Amino acid sequence: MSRAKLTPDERAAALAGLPGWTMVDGRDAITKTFRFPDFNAAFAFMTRVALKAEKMDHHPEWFNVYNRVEITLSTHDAGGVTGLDLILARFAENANGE
Ligand code: H2B
Repeated sequence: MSRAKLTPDERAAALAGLPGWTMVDGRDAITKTFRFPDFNAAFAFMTRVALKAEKMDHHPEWFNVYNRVEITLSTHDAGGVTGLDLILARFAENANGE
């Protein structure tokens, strides 16, 4: 079930299919830093992810400076990485285009 915390094996398998995503030190969460040509492109990306997050009722922790967006995903209710984080991470990969 997508709301259940992933096992270490499931998490490792999922991360293998998400280039650039890594575990956060000392915490059950995944993270990636995206870089864009400029702020406009970064914010357009954030807008796409934000609309998806709101639809899912599953929200990223993120930090933006100009063309850089650092995203951290974890399911607070579950206290770790679940299938919901994978769905949002995969969406972010696909929204990272152009
Ligand atoms: N986002 C994330 N990343 N984890 C959650 O557990 C979570 C969320 N829970 N967004 C939702 C909202 C919850 O706090 C609200 C009250 O539905």
